[in-house]
Amino acid sequence: MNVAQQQPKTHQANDFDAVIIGAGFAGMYMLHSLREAGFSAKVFEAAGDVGGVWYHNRYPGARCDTESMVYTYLFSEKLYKDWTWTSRYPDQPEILSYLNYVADNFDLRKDIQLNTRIKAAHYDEANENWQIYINDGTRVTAKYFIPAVGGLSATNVPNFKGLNSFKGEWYHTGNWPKDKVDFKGKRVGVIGTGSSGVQIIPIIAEEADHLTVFQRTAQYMIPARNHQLDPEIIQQTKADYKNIKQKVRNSNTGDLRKTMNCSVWEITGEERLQELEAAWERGGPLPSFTDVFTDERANETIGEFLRSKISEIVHDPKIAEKLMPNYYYGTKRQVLNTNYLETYNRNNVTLADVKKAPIEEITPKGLRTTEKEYELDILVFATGYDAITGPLFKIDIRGRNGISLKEKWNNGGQISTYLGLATSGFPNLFLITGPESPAGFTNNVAVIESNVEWIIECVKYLREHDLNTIEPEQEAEAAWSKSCTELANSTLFVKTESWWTGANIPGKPRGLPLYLGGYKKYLQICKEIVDKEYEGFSLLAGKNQKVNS
Ligand code: NA7
Repeated sequence: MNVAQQQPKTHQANDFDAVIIGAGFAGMYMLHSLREAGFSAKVFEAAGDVGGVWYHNRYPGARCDTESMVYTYLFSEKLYKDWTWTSRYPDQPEILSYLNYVADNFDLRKDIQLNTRIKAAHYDEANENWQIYINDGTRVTAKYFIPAVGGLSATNVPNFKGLNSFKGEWYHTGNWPKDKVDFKGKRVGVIGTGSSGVQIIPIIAEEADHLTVFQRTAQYMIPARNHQLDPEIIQQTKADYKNIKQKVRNSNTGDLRKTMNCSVWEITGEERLQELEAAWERGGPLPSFTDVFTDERANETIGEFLRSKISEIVHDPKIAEKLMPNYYYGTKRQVLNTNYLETYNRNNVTLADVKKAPIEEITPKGLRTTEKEYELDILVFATGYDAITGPLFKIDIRGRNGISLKEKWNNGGQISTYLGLATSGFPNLFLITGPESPAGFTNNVAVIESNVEWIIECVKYLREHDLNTIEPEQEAEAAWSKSCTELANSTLFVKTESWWTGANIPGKPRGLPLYLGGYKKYLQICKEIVDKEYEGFSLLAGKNQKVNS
């Protein structure tokens, strides 16, 4: 820790100790924790209600791909026991109900302002506070600024020529309307076969007159085998709360998935096949071997297994061939599915390969590829997100000397944070599931909880020690970023075009700005830094600000 003494300053009172953007899992827990610790805090949320991505992702079939017993807050034993999840993988309505329940139960709504978008947040060096500009032209000030905007909230609608000319309806899965979209009797097109596309496609196929799927990259498919939870299992899970929490914190992925503590080559081919078949029957993510994301040949053993399943399920060999992925297994986020491959056995479904014949334009009648025009009544963009940095860059965030976050990170080309929690030049700004955190590779709720808890300890420390600001030292930040980059570059993940690497957004700088060292290790590092009194951070002391509370 580097503590510098400053001349005492006279500050005007801030409106709040902390301003948070976003009322999803992160923003709501942050608000609750700040209030419990005696800080004043306000959440601004652009949507009409709480829920974050689960408010917007209300497309048919939307479901979490992390199991409900861990895709849930673990900070409160009472909450864990009072709420009952009904299925293995919770669907969007259930998650949204849960988040509403949390908002009511902890009386959070009184400090959440809905339908309010923050357009800018500028650090004021003279007052050592954040000036936060709201879209209605007003401004609030806060000592701490916490954009809890998530990594997957800035939707990506590709800039296809002619979209405005389309006479039908079009929707993005990540911004789905509240009213039911009626696919009955309609010719529907879906662009995209990531998690969202794979969830909505089987449901539209059942309802629509005809569905055309525009696939750019065939994905590896793993069955979710979602099911209702047995009341006995629910009781056992609740009773096992403490153990589950501990296991989550001791895991690499923030959940309870099975991991193989051995290389692909340490067991026989037969044993490996047995493991994979068992996992296929169980549903959910395949168990990870130690070398599967570093050794191309090890990776291929899993890829081969999953490709063989496509041939087994899809009747038409020509369609099966189009569905065969040819990237390193798991280097795009694993997609769990329910009846996705089976959907291609229906006679009202067409699979268009838009890598071979790319989309040229959207026309008044539908969509034209280089091969032909498809007439459509409804077009669904399941085209994902400008991930990780996209949501932060939508806000004009400026730190010391008026430098914007976008400029500092060279538009995403040189991201640098310390622990994914903070970035130099932006005092008292805290990130949750930020770039260079383990988010994206870890159960997001687990990362959120540990990030929030770290931030709370930090701001309490600042208060106890009469410190005004905290920000990373440049050397410590550079070392963290370097370690993230080196870890990423030692894996196969960087060899694939994915939202993790920024390749899904034209012109976005490539890289993999996430921490791949595992959740458990990340928690250890975060704790060590606190134990060493915020090693690598610069803490500035001065006269304590007077705040409203
Ligand atoms: P993803 O996983 O980013 O998937 C987006 C899909 O859209 C993917 O198949 C893309 O193909 C496709 N896409 C994107 N742009 C285009 C264009 N211009 N033309 C054709 N196809 C395109 O987003 P999701 O919403 O499904 O899931 C995001 C995460 O949410 C998921 O990983 C879970 O963590 C939850 P590509 O593969 O890039 O060739």
